[in-house]
Amino acid sequence: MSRDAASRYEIPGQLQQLLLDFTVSCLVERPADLVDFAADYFAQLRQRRQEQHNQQTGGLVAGSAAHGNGHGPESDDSMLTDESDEPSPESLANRFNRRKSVFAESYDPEGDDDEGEKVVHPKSDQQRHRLAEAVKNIFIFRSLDPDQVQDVLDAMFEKTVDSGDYVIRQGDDGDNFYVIDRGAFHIYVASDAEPTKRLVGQYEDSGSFGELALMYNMPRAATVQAMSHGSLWAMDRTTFRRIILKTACKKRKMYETLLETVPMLRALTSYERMNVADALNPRTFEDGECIIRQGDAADGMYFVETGTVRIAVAGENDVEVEVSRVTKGGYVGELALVTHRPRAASAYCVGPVRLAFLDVQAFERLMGPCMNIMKRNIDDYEDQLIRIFGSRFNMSDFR
Ligand code: 1OR
Repeated sequence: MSRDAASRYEIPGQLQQLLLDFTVSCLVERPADLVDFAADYFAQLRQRRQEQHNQQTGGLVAGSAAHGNGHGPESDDSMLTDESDEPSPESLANRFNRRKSVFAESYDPEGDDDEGEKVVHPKSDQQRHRLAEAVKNIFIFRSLDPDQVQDVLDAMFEKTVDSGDYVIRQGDDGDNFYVIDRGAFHIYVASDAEPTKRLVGQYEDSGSFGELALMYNMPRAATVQAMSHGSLWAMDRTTFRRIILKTACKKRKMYETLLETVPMLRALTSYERMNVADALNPRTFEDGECIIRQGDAADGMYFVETGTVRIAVAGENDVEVEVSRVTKGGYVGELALVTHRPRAASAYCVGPVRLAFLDVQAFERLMGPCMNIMKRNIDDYEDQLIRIFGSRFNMSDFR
């Protein structure tokens, strides 16, 4: 090819990465209609880029956390008094999306040194015991040090509810964060597309809610209503921000990019991905180290942040054969969690590797919406194993 022709066909710098990311998404999600999938994929990509651009060029100011507790010019209409006063769902949805990303871009947990007053609500031994049980499984408390946990336990106060009570109304300003002691609660969201509030989830005797408005300085993103008599542990906004905010925000920020690059997790809403971020823990390994050993009991799964993981299966005479490699955006260790069987393969590091670990309890609570994708991938493993070891390798051994 002449020099002229070569320069005429110069490949744009981003093309390779763009096509690679798209191809990976197609392989993982196996869309029924490739053209529709491509149209959605690239439209989303453009929207994300536009949002980033807006934030960098001053879109920031409009929804900025500088509005303090949400009383910005645009939130004057956001106080709910009764159902008929619900603010325009369109503005709520936009606010939620904008402030969430504004936060991710502009909030600097390191710079937030607001110590505030320590709050103590006295409790009986029985109450303290119940509270300690309730907070055990709350992901955003897990990264706290023991002193912080004590402060959290001191600051929480009990609130009982009756069936039908609204604990939180979408659009209100955030006052408290809640941990469920017992009771059933419904979560409703009104959106642009559906102005009438729609049931999007529920809690039954466990879980927590109400962190979004306090973390991101935005109006309540959902309505939470008690469906039975119940009891909650509440923590006021100031204490939440003083003790929890810094650690929780750091973690969400740290894992935000990782979670966006795992194609499988597109099956989750952005809210659900945030919950995954709360539950992840970093693990680093050296070259050659064993991350997972075939035959072991499974305690969790891993997302690959950086580096390469080699997957090997022991075949005849226990000789291990490499079956695949997993890199950034991929994951390992989900099979045993889906099948409830011992580890079906070993995983080793090729060079230094950084992973994000999701324990089995968090997996069961958070990864339900990804189950179909994971099950489809398991069928792929079966194909691979049969190709390598012959038909005697049957995944039903593992199921
Ligand atoms: P908040 O302070 O905004 C309402 O007050 C709380 O409901 C919110 O914090 C969350 O803790 C909780 N979207 C937004 N908020 C939710 C959701 C949710 N689920 C629970 N909350 N979605 C449901 C995801 C399964 C997304 C709906 C599109």
